[in-house]
Amino acid sequence: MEEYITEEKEKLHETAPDDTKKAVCVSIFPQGGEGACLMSLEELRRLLDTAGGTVSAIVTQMRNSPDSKYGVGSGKIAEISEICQNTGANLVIFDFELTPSQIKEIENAIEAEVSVLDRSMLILDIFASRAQSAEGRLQVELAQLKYTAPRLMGKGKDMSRLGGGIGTRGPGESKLEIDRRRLKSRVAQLEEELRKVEKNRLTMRAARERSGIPKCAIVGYTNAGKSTLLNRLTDAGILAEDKLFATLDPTTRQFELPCGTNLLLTDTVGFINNLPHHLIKAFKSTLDEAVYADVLLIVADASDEYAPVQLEVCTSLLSELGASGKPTLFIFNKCDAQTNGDVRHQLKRIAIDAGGEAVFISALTGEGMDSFTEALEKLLKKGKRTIMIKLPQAKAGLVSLLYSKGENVEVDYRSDGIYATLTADEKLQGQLNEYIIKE
Ligand SMILES: Nc1nc2c(ncn2[C@@H]2O[C@H](COP(=O)(O)OP(=O)(O)OP(=O)(O)O)[C@@H](O)[C@H]2O)c(=O)[nH]1
Ligand SMILES: [Mg+2]
Repeated sequence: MEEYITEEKEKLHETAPDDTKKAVCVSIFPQGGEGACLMSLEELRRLLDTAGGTVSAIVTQMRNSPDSKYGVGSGKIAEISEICQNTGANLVIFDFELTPSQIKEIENAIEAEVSVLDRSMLILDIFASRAQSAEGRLQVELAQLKYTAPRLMGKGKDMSRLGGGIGTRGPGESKLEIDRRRLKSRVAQLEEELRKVEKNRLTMRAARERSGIPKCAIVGYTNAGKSTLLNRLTDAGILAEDKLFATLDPTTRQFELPCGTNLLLTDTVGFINNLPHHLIKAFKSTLDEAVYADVLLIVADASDEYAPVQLEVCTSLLSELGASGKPTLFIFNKCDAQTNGDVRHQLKRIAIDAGGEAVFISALTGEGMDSFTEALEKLLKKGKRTIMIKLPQAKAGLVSLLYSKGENVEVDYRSDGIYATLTADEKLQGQLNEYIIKE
């Protein structure tokens, strides 16, 4: 991939132990907002762990908005500088977005050899090491060139020393190299390539659409157990591990319910709190799997004390993406692990408020899978009715729609029109509304 991404792998775990990335994590919170700030910092710790680093210290400051120069006040920066010197930390990660000039100012103000990055750069770094498909790699590289690259350039350091560290890795753990002169043309080239790959995805989606098999998207917060669920239901063999963003690329598998109905299940990238808008936009075509699904399976980790907040993040992101309002099954997972009664109650409340069904399961042990398939069968049948229609000869073209979208289709060509009986879901009933003669 030309000069920007060297194909030569630079695996972090192969570097010497004293090269471990030790980070000072920094955040700010408004009055009364300390709890949410600490929860987000705990998540930042897990993101860092996933990227292969550890936390040396946490620094917070109460303020309503970031300081324009340093993100935090100058006194705090001096404190951070001292902590870096005392602990030997070589990374400073801010839990909110920084501008390129803020990063430069902070690095200059810290009297130690440190790299400064923000939450989005860290997330993109993880995405870069996870992206497998051509589309995923293109999306990540493009987002990194647009977001991370200007922030690395601001450092004014020798670029050759940047490769391989957290925040500077490109797709497939290769090196993200930045050359200001060629940045624009590389962005244009990637955008063009991405357009082609996206077209391919649209073609595949159209084929799935024509197959008439209901499409279910497995969505939810990162680490909720989405991939484990798909692996349990099918032999998908997807990597499932206790890391954030283990899955980046969607995987689709066919699954047969006990009643004989076939489904297409798609495992998707996880959601996370404070996912910046530009990142959502960058991964829009992947996230669209949820938008085009007939049914949503929203998975939550019921053993996590923050599960209700995480679930709210998912439902609001889904509605932002335009994927809300679909038949939804809430799957509260990890019930083999200890769960808190209050958390379970809050989760049920959210499901009820959203008008969805809810089941408690363990994708790991298989507990509750019968109630899951039963609830899914019920959800798919919901709104389906058997109807009789009469199409005028001029509308003979609609017959293929009946076969692709309807069930138990019987067509009778008569001289006064085309008569058909079929079982149709709500969408198909709407499309055929004017031709219905009997329900
Ligand atoms: N105890 C328990 N652990 C589970 C269960 N389901 C999944 N896990 C564990 O939770 C971790 C995350 O599981 P994944 O299936 O990778 O989660 P995911 O939602 O696909 O995560 P991302 O792809 O990172 O968004 C793994 O370590 C799983 O073994 C469960 O029912 N019980
Ligand atoms: Mg996964």
